[in-house]
Amino acid sequence: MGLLTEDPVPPGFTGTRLGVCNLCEAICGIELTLEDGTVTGIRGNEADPLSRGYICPKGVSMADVYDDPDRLRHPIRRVGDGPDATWEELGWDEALDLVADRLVATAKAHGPDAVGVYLGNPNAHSVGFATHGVPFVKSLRTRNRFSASTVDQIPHQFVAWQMYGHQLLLPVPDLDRTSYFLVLGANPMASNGSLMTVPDFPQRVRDLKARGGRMVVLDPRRTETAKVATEHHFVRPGSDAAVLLAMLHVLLEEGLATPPAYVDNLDRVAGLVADFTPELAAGVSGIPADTIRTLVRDLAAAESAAVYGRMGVSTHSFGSVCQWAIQVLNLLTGNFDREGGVLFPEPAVDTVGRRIVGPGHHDVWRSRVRDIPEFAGELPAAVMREEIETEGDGQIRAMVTIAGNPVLSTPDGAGLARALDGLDFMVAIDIYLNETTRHADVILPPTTALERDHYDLVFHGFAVRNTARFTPAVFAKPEDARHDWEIFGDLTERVQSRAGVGIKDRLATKARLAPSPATVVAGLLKTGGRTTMRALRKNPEGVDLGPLRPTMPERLQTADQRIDLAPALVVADVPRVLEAALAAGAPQDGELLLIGRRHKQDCNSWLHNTSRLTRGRPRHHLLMHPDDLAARGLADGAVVRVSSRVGAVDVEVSSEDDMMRGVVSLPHGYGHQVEGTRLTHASTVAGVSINDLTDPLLLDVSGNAALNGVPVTVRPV
Ligand SMILES: Nc1nc2c(c(=O)[nH]1)N[C@H]1C(S)=C(S)[C@@H](COP(=O)(O)OP(=O)(O)OC[C@H]3O[C@@H](n4cnc5c(=O)[nH]c(N)nc54)[C@H](O)[C@@H]3O)O[C@H]1N2
Ligand SMILES: Nc1nc2c(c(=O)[nH]1)N[C@H]1C(S)=C(S)[C@@H](COP(=O)(O)OP(=O)(O)OC[C@H]3O[C@@H](n4cnc5c(=O)[nH]c(N)nc54)[C@H](O)[C@@H]3O)O[C@H]1N2
Ligand code: SF4
Ligand SMILES: [Mo]
Repeated sequence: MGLLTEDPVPPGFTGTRLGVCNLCEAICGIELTLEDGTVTGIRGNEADPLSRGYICPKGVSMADVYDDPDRLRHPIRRVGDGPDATWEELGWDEALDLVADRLVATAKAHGPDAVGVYLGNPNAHSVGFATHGVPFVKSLRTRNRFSASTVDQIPHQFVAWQMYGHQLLLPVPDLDRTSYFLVLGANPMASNGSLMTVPDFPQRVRDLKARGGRMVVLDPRRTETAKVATEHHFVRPGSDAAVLLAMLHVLLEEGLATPPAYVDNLDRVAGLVADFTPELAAGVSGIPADTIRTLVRDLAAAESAAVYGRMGVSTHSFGSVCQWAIQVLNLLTGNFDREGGVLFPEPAVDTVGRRIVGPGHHDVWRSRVRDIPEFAGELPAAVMREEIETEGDGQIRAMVTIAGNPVLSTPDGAGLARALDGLDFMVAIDIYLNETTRHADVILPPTTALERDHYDLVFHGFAVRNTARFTPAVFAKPEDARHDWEIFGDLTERVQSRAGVGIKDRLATKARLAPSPATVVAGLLKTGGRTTMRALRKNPEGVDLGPLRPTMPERLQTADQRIDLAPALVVADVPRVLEAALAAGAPQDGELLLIGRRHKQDCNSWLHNTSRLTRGRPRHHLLMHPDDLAARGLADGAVVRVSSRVGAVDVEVSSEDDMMRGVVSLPHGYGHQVEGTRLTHASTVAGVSINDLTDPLLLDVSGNAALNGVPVTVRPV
């Protein structure tokens, strides 16, 4: 066991320290070896009750971010525009004053909605954002709030809000006890799990198979996960909704449904799925009708089962219908809230039950240009560009981005980049100069993971086991650096004083933002009653709070503590699924469907500065089935032009048997453009951005972007 003290390591320290990897949702515990103050080794912490010693290749790179010469360590300001722009350092006070001056001046001249905010993925992995960033964003009082959630998991939240009464009340597969795991559109062997915090997925799947269980995967690519599954079926992108509704059709037709007592509207579900025969679903999906029937019978007959769907069925046109149908399948097969089925974690800080996060709301306001309803206070990231470019009342004239790279991560990123150039002002709170932050006037870089305390307020809530862990900072914060929570606090104070907020309210905010995240978490743990900060500090490897267990219907947040099986806003989209299924025929001449992919060594669009993760074989290629290549007279390795309604990119193509015919794949987070950093040096991560092809007009009913299943053509250059 590593030595652990409360204080950051002293300069020149030699020994071991515990830390945590915050790069993905698996939240692995790590042990760092330091020699003379430098990290020389990182391994998984075997004593961690959740991650049990596991780490992936990325965990080892935690120290690379800390040491990275490309990383920003001081505020910088852009001088000049375009390719000739240069950057100069400025002091924190000057930078914070400048940002507050410009944001408040914009809001005063044009109203608070003239300031837009985009929140990126790493905010979910920073306790300082939860405790101090959220109040900062609120202090801007803008309705133009966007985040990576609308290119990700909003359908899950949209469905949970309607069925279970809270957007974050999401059941997770009881992976360690299930006997049948049905996976749609997820690749946990590469992603390490999402909305299912499951460190060491590979071992847990080996265990599942060793106890006679099965994992069945539906995916248009024979992924790393499909390869270790007991069964894999290719499915045409965007057609899963029809397959899932056909599964419900069979389940009801064959009298296999065993719903719990606390559900309503089963008849409505029966009516909604009546037209979705397995034959109809087979035509659109490519999965034979008999296979669909067998899937249902196996699912119903399994001792216990969990149906799970992630990015591949969230970020497509029918993301919400898919996530709803998945919930209904779990409910009707008796696997809801049951050991071995899907269960609701009980984190030590219950952000749901205690309403630390609100339950959600819908259509309280709409986007100005396209008239799209907000969900949970957010508008789709896919409308950001038009809200910046379209003149008129409420136009966005200043942007704040926090830990996000929407130029690479949201649809029509190239268009968004041009829009950002037209802003009056932009500030990025970020640790790197990248494709998005280079459009900012000012960049404010916070400290990084190894320099800050961590308690996971988010991912314990989605974990396959109840545990809690507090990790103090490994390294001291350099004297002239700021934690993100300090930046948020300082900015909130400056914004409020310039905006003329009354002194009483300002003092109240100041008092609320003065305590550090660790102090806030200690208070939350104390009132939560399941463990204490004292216990966590004594057991830095983490505290085990036991396996998941049934907790329903008591924890439902719906007014009547019952579940509506036919939530109105979702089922309203079922006719569109039917229409698409009926219209499905042979694809248009030469048309292919584009999907995304993730690799073990990638972390969305960042971490490409580190040499450790950018070695080896290039991985930016377009993957395409050999028959599709042959049909176009293309050779493996050729440069091809991929075109969509939105744009075109030129990229090398790789012949790949693992692709379904008619489907091509590009990873996201590629297409780096920042000269003078490592980003453009490493050939492994060259390539193009898939989001120069994805279409901001393709949205799910929840407002989520349909990033998968985008129609494209591919031809020689
Ligand atoms: N086509 C396609 N597009 C996708 C996806 C896909 O599958 N296909 N996936 C989507 C998904 S699931 C997501 S979550 C989004 C991600 O979308 P984004 O969140 O917009 O993009 P990231 O690449 O995660 O960018 C993270 C940013 O945070 C910065 N950063 C890293 N650590 C810190 C920190 O501690 N503090 C601060 N302040 N900044 C930090 C990095 O430098 C980087 O600029 O991409 C989405 N886009
Ligand atoms: N190594 C690594 N790990 C990560 C990340 C990373 O960038 N790199 N990002 C993290 C983030 S932010 C997230 S949200 C999670 C995401 O975690 P996952 O959802 O597990 O990851 P993806 O690789 O996006 O998996 C989506 C799968 O859906 C398939 N797919 C595409 N279209 C369809 C379709 O229409 N139907 C079906 N059935 N399948 C389809 C794709 O082929 C792919 O295998 O991963 C997290 N972990
Ligand atoms: S799976 Fe890898 S990236 Fe994710 S938390 Fe664990 S070590 Fe970090
Ligand atoms: Mo994500």
